[in-house]
Parts: sequence; structure tokens; C-alpha cells
Amino acid sequence: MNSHVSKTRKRVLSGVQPSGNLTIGNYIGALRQWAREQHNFESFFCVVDLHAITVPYDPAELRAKTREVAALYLACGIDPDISTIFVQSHVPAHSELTWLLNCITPLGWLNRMTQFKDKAAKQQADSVGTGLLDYPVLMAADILLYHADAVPVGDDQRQHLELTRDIAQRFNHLFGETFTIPEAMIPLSGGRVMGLDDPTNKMSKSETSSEYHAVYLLDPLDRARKKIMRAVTDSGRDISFNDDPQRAGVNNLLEIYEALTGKTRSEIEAHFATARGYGDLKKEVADVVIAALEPIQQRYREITGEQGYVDSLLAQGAERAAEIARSTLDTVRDRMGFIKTHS
Ligand code: AQP
Repeated sequence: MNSHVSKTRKRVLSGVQPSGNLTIGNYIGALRQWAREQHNFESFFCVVDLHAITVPYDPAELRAKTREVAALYLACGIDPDISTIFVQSHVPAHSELTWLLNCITPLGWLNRMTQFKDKAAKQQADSVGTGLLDYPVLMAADILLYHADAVPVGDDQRQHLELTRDIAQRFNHLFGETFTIPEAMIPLSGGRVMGLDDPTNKMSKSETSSEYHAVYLLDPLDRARKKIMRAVTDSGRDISFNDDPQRAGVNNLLEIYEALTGKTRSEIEAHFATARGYGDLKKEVADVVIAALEPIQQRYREITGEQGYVDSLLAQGAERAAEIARSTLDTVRDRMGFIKTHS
């Protein structure tokens, strides 16, 4: 059966790397959207472990974080009865399609990727792995294998999504209509949560600039509050949305508040008009962050308390994902001129 034809609804696919502790940036930019959109789309969410090995890593930590991230998907509201949750490396078609797409992706396209430049700059020039440059092609393979129509991600992935579209269009042009051209689905508020210690830099799970950089989803709640209370702001008092880089800290706190409360900007500004200073703002932001974290942590404890539950869901998810991925790959191999095995 052709995977394209068997689509019952529009599809989404997205993933997070098990490369550190998930942050409220990952939650606001990605996971929270997934939980919402799973009711509107046929959904595939993978733990992208093959992406996590593109920078130096520890195998034992990768193993632990892969299960932790899968459990957090569930804790954040991904329902395994309606969405498929799986681990990328359990479906070998991701690696194979990456190789095939590599051969039609001009090197110049990859050299332009800002995430590659940023991450490569953090390593010794002679130790940057080829996989880091190739990361966006693997991401294209992830998405195109499932004919995803939409990809819910944070703003930092916009450029990679554009590249996926370019690769899909190039393949379709060279070998005939094969891939669905996916759209990025980026939240209007909270698409780029910034670091609490440096609001000019994106909040990232692998950033080690300071212990106050990010609130992690599994932070003890008093620690989460402390990090927000220590967030870098400026010397003013005005609490309003603003794109002045000098005021990025206050703006970031307001955007977190906006994303988590769903209030409009004018409601929020009116609400804080009588605040005595940034301390009041931080306290209320901490309250809404903690209100979001508490049930996630509670569910996480329940899920991980059940021995073998996550692993068995991942096994079922891989089976379902592999069926679709294999079908797409068969079509791709045929269009590219590979002969079939006769067993
Ligand atoms: N600060 C952020 N604000 C909003 N969305 C964010 N995302 C990441 N950071 C923010 C979104 O979360 C998903 C996870 O993506 P990933 O794990 O594949 O890698 P990433 O985009 O590079 O995320 P991190 O947290 O910065 O990871 P590391 O430090 O490992 O590179 C994506 O949808 C992303 O947009």
C-alpha cells in the first residue's frame, strides 16, 4: 500500500533531540503545540537520537535521555492512543533516506545553515563532525518519510524547514512527484524563548553558560522559581512588550507569560501597569511556569513508575512508523533506479 494514499488525515511529524534536559523553550515552542495539534492531525513524534550524536556525547547519557524524553512527551500530553511515539534510530529508513537525499543536496545549501555555524563555532574546528553539517538532511528525511503536511517547531528550526522543502522540491523535479512539501507550524507567541541569563541568546537544553540559563521541565519547583526571579532584565521599570534589544529580558518574561496564559498583549500590559517593578512581573511569571510544570512532573513520575511502559509504547510506535517509512522508501528507491531484491 502506498503510504501517501493511506493517509486518513493531514499529518504532522516533529521531534526533540535527547541531548540534555528539556526546557520550557522546548515545551512552549514544540511539545505544547504537539499536544494540541494531535487532535487535528495524524501525528508522529519521534525522539531524534540520531541527531543527538552530531555533537560530542556520552552513550550512557544518550540511552537515559532517550527514555526520559519519550516519557516527557507523554507527560506533556501526547496521547499514545492517538499519536505515534517512536525513537528515530528504531526505524532504519531514516538513515537510508538521508543517504539518498545527501546525493541530491548541494553542499552550498548546508553551508548556509546558521545552526551549523553556531554549533560548529562551539567546537574545535578540526573536530566538527560531518554529521553536524548533514543534520538538516537527516531532518528532511524524518519529515519526508511520513509525507508530513505540517511540522510544529520553534522558530530556530525555520531555516531547516525551508531546506526540507527545497530538498523535496528538488527530488520531485528530478524523479517525479514523490514527496509532500511540508509547512512549518511556528507558534505566534513563544516561538523563540530566550535564555534567562542572557536574553539575547535562545534558551537551549545543551547550553552551559550558567546554571540560571534555562528552566528545565524536571527542575524542582523552587529551583524553577529561583531561576525566574534571577532572570536578567534591565534597569528600567516599564513592563511592556518591546523589541528593543536592551529590554530583551523583560520582553522574554512577558512572552513566556503570554504563551502560558493565552492572554492578549494589551490585557497583559494593563495587568502589569500597576506593578511595583520587575520583581512583581517575575513572581507572576514564576507562578504560571510552576502551574504548567507541576502536572507535567506529576504525570512524569506516574509514567516512569510503571516498569517497561515507555519501552513497550516505543516498540509499538516503531512498528507503526516503520510500516509507513518502508513504503515511502520503496517508492523512492524505485524512482531513483535501484533494482528490487528477489528473495
Ligand atoms: N528556546 C526555544 N524556544 C522555542 N522553541 C524552542 N525549541 C528549542 N529551543 C526553543 C524547539 O524545541 C524543539 C526541539 O528541538 P531539538 O531538540 O531538535 O533541537 P534544538 O532546536 O536545537 O533545541 P535546543 O533545546 O536548543 O537543543 P540543543 O541545545 O540540543 O541544540 C524544536 O522544535 C525547537 O524549535
